[in-house]
Amino acid sequence: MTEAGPAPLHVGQLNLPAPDDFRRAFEGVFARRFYTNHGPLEHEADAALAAYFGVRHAISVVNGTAALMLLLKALGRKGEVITPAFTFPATVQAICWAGLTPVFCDVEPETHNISARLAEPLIGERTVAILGVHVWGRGCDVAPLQALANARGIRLIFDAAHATGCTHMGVRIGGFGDAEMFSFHATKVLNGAEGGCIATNDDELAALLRKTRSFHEMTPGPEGRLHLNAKLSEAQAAMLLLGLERMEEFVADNRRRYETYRERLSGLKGVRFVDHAAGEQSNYQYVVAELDEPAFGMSRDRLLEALQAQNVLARRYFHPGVHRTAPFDRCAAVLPVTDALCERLIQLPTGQAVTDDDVLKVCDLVRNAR
Ligand code: T4K
Repeated sequence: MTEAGPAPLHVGQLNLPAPDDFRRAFEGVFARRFYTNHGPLEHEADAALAAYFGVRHAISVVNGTAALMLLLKALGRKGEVITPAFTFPATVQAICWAGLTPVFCDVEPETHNISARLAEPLIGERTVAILGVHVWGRGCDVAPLQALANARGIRLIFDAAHATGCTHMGVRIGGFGDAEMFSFHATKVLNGAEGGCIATNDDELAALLRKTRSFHEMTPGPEGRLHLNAKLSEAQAAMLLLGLERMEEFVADNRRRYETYRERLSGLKGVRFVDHAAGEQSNYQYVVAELDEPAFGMSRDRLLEALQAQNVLARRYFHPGVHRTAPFDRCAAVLPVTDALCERLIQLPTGQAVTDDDVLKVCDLVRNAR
């Protein structure tokens, strides 16, 4: 940031490979003249992601939304899916694209995640699955959710778009439930210039998803299933593989920025940073603060405006809750914790494009905003 015209500071990670590595990887793509349709880099990405997530199968696709659509469709059932409204709209839209009906669950105030306690009363005859979201990379309380799903004969899947590289119960997120979906959008810690994947230990589900992610293995006749062109291109796979090599560095840098924010703003009344789960590894992809308006002396939205006026493009994920957006606002869901979080949370810039100096300047802006 300079006084003469600060470059915008984004919340999204925007992590890039080193230019020389990038050039070399792309020279290979051009030399092979194999740009898409399940090329060698896509295969390499599937193997590298499966190893990274510690699962038998990773099925890479064009983005996280397509991954969720394919996964939900592959469950092969009709009915309702219990999911939070405190999420990016893609989670809920994917349910609808798969021909299923979302049922909104509130979230726990401490974790911002759904729980078995909150999901259980929503299970009915039409429930086919619970779709949890590991918000901010913090794992949902998986064990009770799994016990609930087993007891009620429903599937359990996770939207792990925020959780690449995070652990839960000391295990890297990826192998929980029937399957987990990841996003490699440019704003995520692992940037595939778009991209996503489904991680699973279920051989049958994986085989089906490998077929339905493209039109290359269509089965003719009445057994045929719906397919999608959701292939990961070779260019995307090249980016992804380079990012995967640098995950430790990206996470360490994110952690340093997060700790600087916390330290610099500690003691500021009305601002509380959202903690990561104790004893777990986080990717620190989002720096999230909760604002208490009376104590801080300014509303979250006024602070957002003040920062944005200085080209600090802080965000208010997730606002509004999905249950308050069309066409879902016709449902009668009562979600007091979701509503409160939507009004109080703010995300501050981080990622490789944000320098340590930028973080200090953002902290000064927050301190002096009122
Ligand atoms: N589930 C959850 C829980 C998710 O959070 C998401 C996505 C999904 C599912 C779906 O996964 P994908 O289908 O996206 O793989 C952003 C991201 O687009 C989205 O991926 C992410 N979550 C969501 C939380 O944030 P927007 O619309 O709020 O922001 P966007 O994409 O405009 O980017 C933010 C800013 O970053 C922009 O104002 C400009 C800057 N930017 C962005 C890109 C991509 C750049 O300067 N350069 C860039 O290349 O959704």
